[in-house]
Amino acid sequence: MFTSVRAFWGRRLLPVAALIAGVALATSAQAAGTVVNVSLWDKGMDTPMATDLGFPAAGKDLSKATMGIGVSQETVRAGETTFEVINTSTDAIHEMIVVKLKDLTQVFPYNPNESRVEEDKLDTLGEVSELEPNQTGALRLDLKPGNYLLFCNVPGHFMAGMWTIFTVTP
Ligand SMILES: [Cu+2]
Repeated sequence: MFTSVRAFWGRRLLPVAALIAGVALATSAQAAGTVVNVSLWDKGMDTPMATDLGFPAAGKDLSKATMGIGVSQETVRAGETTFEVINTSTDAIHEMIVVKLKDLTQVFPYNPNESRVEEDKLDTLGEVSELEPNQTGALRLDLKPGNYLLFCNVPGHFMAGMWTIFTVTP
């Protein structure tokens, strides 16, 4: 009697164990990181670029931005994060640089003659550089909690409003 009961449970448990193993496999594949889809957009080269919309945001009307960075989510949990980036422009090169912010009022070193942020004076974590229209690229980072800025440093684009704040929570 006992033997037959154990045999019954033994048979029942096998497929359940296989199912759990399958779930564990799927979970570890996802644990490779959060995927954030990033779109680098602009209103086309016939639209004059804004020139005074650089980060930080205080006092600026960012609805007037002529180009920008859209993200599928503005917040992720700390850990592996993969930015899948596409340049949706039809006529301009764009890029995405990632910097950890000291705070939300941080002023970046800027070279007005080149109309660019002085990247080499910043602690950049990585970038997807200079994508042609419709081109894609990816960047995987192990992110710690804090605020980050994603921005484009093609001449003029930072001041045109091509940046966004990205937050990592514990
Ligand atoms: Cu750009």
